[in-house]
Amino acid sequence: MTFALVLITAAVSAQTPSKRPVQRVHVTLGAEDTYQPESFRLRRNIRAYITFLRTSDRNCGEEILIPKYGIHRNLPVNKPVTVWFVPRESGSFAFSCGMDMIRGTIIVD
Ligand SMILES: [Cu+2]
Repeated sequence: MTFALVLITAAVSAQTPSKRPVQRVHVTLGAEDTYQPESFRLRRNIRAYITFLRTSDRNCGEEILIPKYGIHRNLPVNKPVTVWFVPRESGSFAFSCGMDMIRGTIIVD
């Protein structure tokens, strides 16, 4: 009985975040070694989902880093990778490839 109650509680709380507003951004990395868009704006305190799509292996973007939020993921070609975080502070910070050669900027209002 206790086990069943725990499962129900988990299901309810898992649904709660989907009712909150979220913001979504798609960033593409093609053969030309630039993120498109290279910079974008987010609103503070709203969960942000950022989907990266690397469409070519003719760049050095095998990894995507957003150091401020501790994000470090591999970016296989043609497989969208979505990361999320809640931007808590206004200002700007970087995202980049694993070698910090391809760079972009996130601006939080
Ligand atoms: Cu690189």
